[in-house]
Amino acid sequence: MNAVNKTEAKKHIEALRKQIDYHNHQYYVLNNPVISDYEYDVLLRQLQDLEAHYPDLITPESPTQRVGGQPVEGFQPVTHKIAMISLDNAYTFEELKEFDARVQKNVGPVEYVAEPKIDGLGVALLYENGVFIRGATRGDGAKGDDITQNLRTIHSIPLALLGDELKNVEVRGEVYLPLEGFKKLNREQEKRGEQLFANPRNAAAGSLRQLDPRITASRPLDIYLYYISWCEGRTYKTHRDSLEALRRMGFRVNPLIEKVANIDDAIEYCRRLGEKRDTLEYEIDGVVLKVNDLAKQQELGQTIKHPRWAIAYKFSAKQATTKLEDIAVQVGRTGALTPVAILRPVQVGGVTVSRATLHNFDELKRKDIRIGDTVLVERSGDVIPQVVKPIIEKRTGQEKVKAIPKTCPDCGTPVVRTLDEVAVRCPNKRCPSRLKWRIEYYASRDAMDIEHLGGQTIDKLMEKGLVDSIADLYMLTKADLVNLEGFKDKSAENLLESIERSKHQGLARLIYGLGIRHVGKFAAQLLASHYSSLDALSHASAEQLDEIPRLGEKTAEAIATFFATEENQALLEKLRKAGVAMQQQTPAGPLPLSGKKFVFTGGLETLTRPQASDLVIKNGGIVVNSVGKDVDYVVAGKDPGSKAAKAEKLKIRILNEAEFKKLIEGE
Ligand code: 3BD
Repeated sequence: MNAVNKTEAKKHIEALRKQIDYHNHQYYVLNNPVISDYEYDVLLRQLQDLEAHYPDLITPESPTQRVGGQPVEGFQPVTHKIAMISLDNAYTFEELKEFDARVQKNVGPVEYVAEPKIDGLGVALLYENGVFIRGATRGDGAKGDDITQNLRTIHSIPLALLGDELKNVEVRGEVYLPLEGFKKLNREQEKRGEQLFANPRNAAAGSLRQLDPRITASRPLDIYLYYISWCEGRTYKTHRDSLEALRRMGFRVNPLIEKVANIDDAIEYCRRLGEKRDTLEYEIDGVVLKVNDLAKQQELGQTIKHPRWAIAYKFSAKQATTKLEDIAVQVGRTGALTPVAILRPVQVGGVTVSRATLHNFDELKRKDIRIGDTVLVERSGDVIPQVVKPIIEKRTGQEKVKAIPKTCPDCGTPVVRTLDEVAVRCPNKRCPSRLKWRIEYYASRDAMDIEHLGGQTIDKLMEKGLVDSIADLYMLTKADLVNLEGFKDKSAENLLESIERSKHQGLARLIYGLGIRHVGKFAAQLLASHYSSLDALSHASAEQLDEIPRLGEKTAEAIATFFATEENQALLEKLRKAGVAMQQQTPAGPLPLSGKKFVFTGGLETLTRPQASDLVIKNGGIVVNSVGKDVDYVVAGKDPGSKAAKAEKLKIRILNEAEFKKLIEGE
């Protein structure tokens, strides 16, 4: 082929792509087509023809390449550049006010940005050099699945960014299926004799998880972007500014997003949007409220679970009526007796519900819910279904009131009810139900990972009176086990071996396995990196625990409460005597920051606060919020403020970001 022709072709191809990208943006993003579908098709066909002649001029970001890939076998895992943290929820305006109070306590009065909360799937889109190179599902927040090929089929996702404000950037958004597309898809599913999707969210999820991108392409998915999670070469002052930047780059940003001056205006926004909810072309399940000022967001930071600068206000949920056939009573890990509604199965918001929580007996009485009633059942998003109220008009007179059990349904011990507590409890610390819960939890995979110790085995061990505390597991002998039904020499040895191995699972797993309220896997890891032993942790006060960045207040209190009881102190003693390792494992060679206390102040340039904190923790150090005599280093970023001044006064070593990084590297 002749070189002149090829140069010409290249120019022509580039011009066509520009035009097509422009019209694509007008049509799919701005909802404002400038040419007819026919004219658009002509342009696209011209480009396809040229590219067919010069296949080496095809680039991945060409508009002809949206549905490129072949079907895949499965999705590759991707580690997100920045973890996709989840949002804390508020269900009442009261809770929104409390959120605002917490924010104000930390950074004074703030403006918010209020956004419709799209009921779809969170995704992260990565651009390098202005080109879309990777898209991933949220997954567990740290790792998701690579669904790039499927995301490319969504026309409103630019394959190449508009302008050159940003070139290297990661953005977040919610993929959803508009209601119209959902209804159409279900009509087609019905015609083909395939299963119907329960709701638009499930349909969107199913569409994104297709191994063949051509199927995804046939589903009219769309996306709204709401966050720049990482970018190079620019910073923005406010969330609003970053949303504007997203628009300039060619992304769809929800036009209903508004800046509000304070929490009262935010609540007003929630009220208005709630009224509008049923008129929108897509499903929303609430409002996301975000602090507008990005410096203040940074200052507020995040707990392990949620950012402290944003909250999701959830609209009240979807409801249905059905018959309450019985009320069962469950004994939980804490001994609380919980009434559980056994329902005639009913569809609520697309899910079949046959059990629902009744919370506690007080509530049962207050709502006057009776066995045999027709009841209103509600399910809101990720929350367990609940019984809202009985439909009094449907009563026949045959309904029966459920009495509060006088004794534990499991061990027969008379129940107790303290004045200040709504819960009815089984006071028997050895109640089989409670103990079984605790042992199962302790042995679970994320805790001490004791293989071969399932629910049935625990039942048998408890029936024979061989264990009535976690620590008793370590007293078991082979003679004890071979006497149990279903156990042989080998299986007994296996179980004993697993139990023995669990003694050295490390501090984090041990803390998790104790089943302290609010202490999940991550909190347990965080605690294990701040305290050298379980002993040290057990003597920490709620105030000291609260100093740990990214540990919530409620969690700090729960930990202190847990270790304050004699019963739990006795348990620790027994575990120690049994030989369970309770010290932080000393790694090979000392960690560079072992035992050092850090305070961060001011904005860092190459790290986010959580990243910086994680670096310190990983290297054996501790991060606290306030500067005191015992602090070893203050890391000062941009505009450091009073903490740096205080550090100077106390003659504490002040590091800049570069020095901090050197320290981490052990220099
Ligand atoms: C929305 C949704 C922050 C950037 C963290 C503040 C998916 C994790 O419309 N903003 C929105 C919406 C969702 C959001 C954020 N803004 N996170 C947002 C969101 N307008 N739906 N997340 N997430 C948080 C999630 N979490 C758990 C399970 C599934 N998805």
